[in-house]
Amino acid sequence: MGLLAGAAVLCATGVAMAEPTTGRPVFDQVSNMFQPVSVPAAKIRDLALLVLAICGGIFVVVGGLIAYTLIRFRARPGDEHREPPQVYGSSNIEAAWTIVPVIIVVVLFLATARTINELELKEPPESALQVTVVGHRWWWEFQYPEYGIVTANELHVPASTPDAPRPTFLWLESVDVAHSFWVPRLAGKTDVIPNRRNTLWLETAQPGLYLGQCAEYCGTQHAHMLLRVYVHTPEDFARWVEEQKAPEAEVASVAAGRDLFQRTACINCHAASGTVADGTFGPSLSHLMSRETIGAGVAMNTPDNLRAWIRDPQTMKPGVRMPDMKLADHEVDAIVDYLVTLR
Ligand code: HEC
Ligand SMILES: [Cu+2]
Repeated sequence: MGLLAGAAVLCATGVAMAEPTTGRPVFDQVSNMFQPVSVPAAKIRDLALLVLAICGGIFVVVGGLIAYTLIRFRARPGDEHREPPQVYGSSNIEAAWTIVPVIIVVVLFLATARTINELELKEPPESALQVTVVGHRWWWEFQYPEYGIVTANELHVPASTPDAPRPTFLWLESVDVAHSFWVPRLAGKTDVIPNRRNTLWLETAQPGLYLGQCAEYCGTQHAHMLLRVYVHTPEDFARWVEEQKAPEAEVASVAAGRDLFQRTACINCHAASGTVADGTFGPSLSHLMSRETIGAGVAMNTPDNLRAWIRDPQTMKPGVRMPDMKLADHEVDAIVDYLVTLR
């Protein structure tokens, strides 16, 4: 029980999530699990508070009795050789200290089991948007099979209104090691395990940006495996889907950069619609500029940061699994000129 209370307190303190350090000012949204905006997160908060209250009550009673006993029965001058009266075998006291904890444990067990049961959906509800989340070292892939969209690190979902309920149902997969998907204001932390499909759902009526991050140590750049979830009104979400599905405009003035991109090893690791690039080792670069950050939140997505990233990703994100391609400056510039047309 003490363990549970400890966990609740730990969660409460782990609230401030990292934000990209370059470019734009820091967002003021914190990822406070005690300010849930989604159904599962609210249920978890309620359970955490109940557990905290019960454990807090136990702490106060036990701590209070110990403090009282220590003071009331402390050794006084002249006490040294006197044993206090010894009491053996009080059935009443023994019954009390057996039955009361059993009742407390049963209450905690039932409350927890009920919440888990409500949160664990094995199959997506009819109306749900389904997204497959794939954990990679050290970025997130988001696939929307319904729409044929693949994107990275920034998950876009619709808000769910009472007359048009639209929960989001996530299938969690990993291609390498164990990761964990956690956006505290939206849903509970759920592990992302290789060769296994875990599930998670969220449902919120409140549009906005919610931050999270990988919550299972997964190697060098674990701390830079951030998550951004954008909840849109249904109309805005439909617009985002259309933009992601639209073919990239072919901009004639950046043909040189596009050619260079297609002749460079980039295409082995990245996909980009309208080109031969179909790699899946790294994030899809289709509609790259519709993302606010790059490198799973390591920097804001500006042309300057893109240039720095492609010149040497290892400096921005040491250990990252994209190599320094040793491109000349004019080659980097040409490729970035092309990339910034991917809207
Ligand atoms: C060996 C595979 C590999 C090659 C080759 C490679 N990349 Fe990457 N790239 C990655 C990986 C992996 C990431 C994600 C890194 C992370 O966030 O941890 C990435 C990230 C990126 C990003 C940031 C995307 C985002 O949304 O975060 C851009 C832009 C990018 N690469 C462009 C390029 C370009 C241009 C080239 C060729 C000059 C290239 N990459 C070559 C593996 C590769
Ligand atoms: Cu991870």
